[in-house]
Amino acid sequence: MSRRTPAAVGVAVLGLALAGCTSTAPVDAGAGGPITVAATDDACDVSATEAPAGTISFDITNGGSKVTEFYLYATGGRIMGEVENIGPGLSRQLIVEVPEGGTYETACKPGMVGDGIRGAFTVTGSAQRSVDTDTRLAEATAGYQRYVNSQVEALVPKTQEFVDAVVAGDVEGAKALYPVARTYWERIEPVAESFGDLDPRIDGRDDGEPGVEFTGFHRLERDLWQDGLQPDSTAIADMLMDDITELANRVPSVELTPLALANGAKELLDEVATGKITGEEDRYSHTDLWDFRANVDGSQGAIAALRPVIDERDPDLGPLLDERFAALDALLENYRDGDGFVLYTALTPDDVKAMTEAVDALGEPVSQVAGVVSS
Ligand SMILES: [Cu+2]
Repeated sequence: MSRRTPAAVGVAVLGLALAGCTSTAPVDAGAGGPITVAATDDACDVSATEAPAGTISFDITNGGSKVTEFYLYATGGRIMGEVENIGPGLSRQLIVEVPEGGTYETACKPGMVGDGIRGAFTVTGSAQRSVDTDTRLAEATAGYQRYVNSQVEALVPKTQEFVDAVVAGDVEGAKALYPVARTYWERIEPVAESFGDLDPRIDGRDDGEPGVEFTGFHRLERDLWQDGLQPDSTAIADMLMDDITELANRVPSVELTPLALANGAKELLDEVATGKITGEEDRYSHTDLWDFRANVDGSQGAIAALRPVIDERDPDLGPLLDERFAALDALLENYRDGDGFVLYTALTPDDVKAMTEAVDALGEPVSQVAGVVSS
């Protein structure tokens, strides 16, 4: 998904320096405990603008009237961590591993659009990486990296097939391939989104953000289902393929942290809640349930990689996660149609309500995973 404009368009610098580290110290951000963030519709008050390298916790409270998000960005707009979909009056926690000292940026995004309300954030010193000090955490991230690689390996040829159909003017063929190609993107969305510049080009919507060209999957979706192929559809399709190829080239250099897996698992469920359960994302094709399934798959993939760590540290949490994933899986199976799913437009309000409840019920234990992993 992307409702957002690029934070800072530029090359994400993906050296060893950027992602992957934590101290073995507990969750508190230094001696002062979690950093609080008071978010409103026009302010983003962060209680500290500096923290030592390692695991940093932010407690975000939305005192505004709009749904908001909170981000921590590294140089170049790379997302270190984010929490989406914080409703008015609600609080959420972001626990993020920041290995290297340097200059970062915090942002609240009231209404979940635009660049948000930015603030400078300094990280001092450096910390040992959690994956260097804990074999289980290293295995978890390596396992998830393999999962991501496998999805990218399918994403590239499937997108190529879709793009080829668009270029050939084969509307029906392209329509059939659209949700299939997207599946591989939606499964790894938090990793893909961490490249701040690529995500809006590949998966942006026509929500009329000023200065943002409407390109990517959803632009082609609009052409295929609503407007008919346009004079520039071929160019848009070629650009999509270039962007997906660039994504595939960049993914191997991403240094994942165990906390990024945990946060990503929750982000995927937020994606479902904000984009799929609402029918917002695939507004022309109504193939939202395909994306829904893929987001849940991706969440499950990240949780599965972390499972040995979860079982070691909180023996009750794993079985609860299993139960809630199984309940959501069972519900989704009711909407299967051949290789895919019924269209979003076939759902009744009661269907949507039941799925919303199942997603919320799963999101609750998934949101505990970051705390367990960093404990
Ligand atoms: Cu998406």
